[in-house]
Amino acid sequence: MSDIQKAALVKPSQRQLKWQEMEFYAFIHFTVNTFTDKEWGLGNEDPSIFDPQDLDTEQWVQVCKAAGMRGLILTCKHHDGFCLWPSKYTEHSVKKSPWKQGNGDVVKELSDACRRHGLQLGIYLSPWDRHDNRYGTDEYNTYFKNQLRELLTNYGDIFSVWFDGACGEGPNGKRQVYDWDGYYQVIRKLQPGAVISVCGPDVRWIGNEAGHCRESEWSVVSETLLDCEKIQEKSQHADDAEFRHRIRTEDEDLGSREVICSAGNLVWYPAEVNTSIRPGWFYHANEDDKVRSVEELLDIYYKSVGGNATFLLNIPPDKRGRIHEADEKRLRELGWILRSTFQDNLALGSSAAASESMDDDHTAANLLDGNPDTFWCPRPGTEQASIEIDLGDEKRFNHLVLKEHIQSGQRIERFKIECRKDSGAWREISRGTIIGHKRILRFDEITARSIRITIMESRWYPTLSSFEVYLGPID
Ligand code: FUL
Repeated sequence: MSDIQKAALVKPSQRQLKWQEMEFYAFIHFTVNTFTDKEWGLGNEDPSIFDPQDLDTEQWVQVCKAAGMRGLILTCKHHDGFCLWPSKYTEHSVKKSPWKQGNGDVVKELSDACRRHGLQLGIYLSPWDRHDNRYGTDEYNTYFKNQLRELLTNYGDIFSVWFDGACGEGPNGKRQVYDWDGYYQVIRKLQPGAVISVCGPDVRWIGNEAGHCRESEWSVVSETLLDCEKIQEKSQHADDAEFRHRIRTEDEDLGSREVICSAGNLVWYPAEVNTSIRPGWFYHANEDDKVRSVEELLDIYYKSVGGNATFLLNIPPDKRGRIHEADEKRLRELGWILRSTFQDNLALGSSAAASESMDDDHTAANLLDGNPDTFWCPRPGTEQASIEIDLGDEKRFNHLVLKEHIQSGQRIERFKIECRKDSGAWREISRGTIIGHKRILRFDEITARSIRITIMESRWYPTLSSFEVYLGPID
């Protein structure tokens, strides 16, 4: 078997497939920092400062849902060590705060609100802890695993456990040797459906916090990228505003033929883009006028969700415990645009013909049946192919959505799209590299009856499970 065939056969796990369907979800950064106006707490904050007067997780969830998100990941404990749930294993938590007279539980409130609205819940638990005195000893690993057990047992299904790469000194000046394997075992046992993100084997950090996605975001990459030490080295940048906006391009190519052929073992390690709607991860009143514009958010959405990655957008609640009006407005507008764009697939019920199909179960009609499990493919070994879609009539559109059948692997390397009116000449309107879970193409509105996709390069043989056509709102 050739190296390329091997790469074409690397497949996602069930939990990675389920996670990929989440596409767009929120990060909620909330802790004592919200009240001290800091990005990284020192660990010596008095729990009495945590007192959100109007904490409303119902509002968080409603805003996220209106934006088109499918879940939320909460910072249950950030680097300052303060816990948003009443952990049995520490006193440094909501138990000691005036909020709800010490009887509150933010994780519980959020998990209940998520269930009510059909959204998924994820947890961020910072391994780095600047408060706990056990940090730097074996006991800390036991403490951390106990906290994981609490969070993974008492709050229903969890879709993601998000471990960031920060590993600094604890309150006693010591550093911790993290028991990653032990943490993973607890997660796999208690929540086998949850992905472990960033410092974990299931979801790859895109490599920057600015919202930048590679043009070719391959899910099949070298196994060496799973190394937590290296992830830590790259992501550990204190309270650094410059870092949050830096786009690092040194690793622009992680998945091309050239790179993977000399990369040894390959794994399915799909990418997630994480960035904040504001300059900081936590809420700061002086950033109320720095909320990203809808155009910027849409741009990141199209490049991430529409570029074979997922989009984890941070929305920090304010001191009241609410998503600020400015952020809410943007998110509602964004959701409206996404819903209006993708409500009516103009290709449903059209006809499609391929240059070649493997057999009767894999014809081009499978692209148009709305079923993600059926797919088209040519015979094994055919790397180039084309498919023509006949919309029946001339139609106006400005978006295309293409999906590979990633259950079979990721294979398409280069393609182009052409259109024509009735029987006129073909005109190229777009071209691209990878497709993967989803590629969204945006272009100026055109009118055409037929659309042709030509796959110019692929690994072993390509698959496609969906071809959708949309007319989004015109500005
Ligand atoms: C980083 C942390 O240091 C930041 O505060 C933030 O939580 C970000 C998502 O991850 O590693």
